[in-house]
Amino acid sequence: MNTTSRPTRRRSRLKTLALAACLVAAATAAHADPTVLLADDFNAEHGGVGSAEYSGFANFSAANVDLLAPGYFYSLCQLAGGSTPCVDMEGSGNGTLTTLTAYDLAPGTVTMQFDLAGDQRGRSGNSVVASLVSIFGEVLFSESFSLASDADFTTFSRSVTLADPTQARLRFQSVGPADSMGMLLDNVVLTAGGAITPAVPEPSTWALFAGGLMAVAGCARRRVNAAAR
Ligand SMILES: [Ca+2]
Ligand SMILES: [Ca+2]
Repeated sequence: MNTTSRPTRRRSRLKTLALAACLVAAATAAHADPTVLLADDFNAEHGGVGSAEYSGFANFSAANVDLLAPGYFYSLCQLAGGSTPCVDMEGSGNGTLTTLTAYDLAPGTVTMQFDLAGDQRGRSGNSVVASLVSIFGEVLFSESFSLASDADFTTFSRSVTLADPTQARLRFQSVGPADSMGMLLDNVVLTAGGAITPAVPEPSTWALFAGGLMAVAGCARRRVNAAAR
């Protein structure tokens, strides 16, 4: 014989439903992790040995850039506060780095992050244009970055929201006096579907966090109420 009364069973079912709703709300409120499409620190290039006019990059097609590592002007990376190989965006002239892969990008957020430093050789007028360009030549993002000659590596992070699915390459181009001394580049990261952990949470992040907290608090309150009954 079933001894559970009908009201008790209904309450138990409601409690289960409420808990499921809470879990869904909390999961939705959690910040989605981005998908890392590219993360390149250039440390393993050329066996870790520096090279002028290097073009054998694992993830990039390159022209007119130097790989700065032990054996070739590695001290410039160190002058800029780095402790690993980096890239001088100007070899014999202004250089370019373009990802070999055209990444499949779904509608939503795409984030580019990279470290740039000044040329460390007292030059002026150097800049680097970072852009995201579709395989059809549509420029989805483009921005010029310049820093003082003696500026240490600075991390830049930029996000774009794509309305349509597309395939695109990330590209860096050196601009300025062609004197074989350009800005330095390192630690290139491309992600889709969420921001790379921001140094300062954006308002939308706080809103999501608050939403998640409220959902969890609501769950806890309901559970206490249920236990008190
Ligand atoms: Ca590096
Ligand atoms: Ca230059």
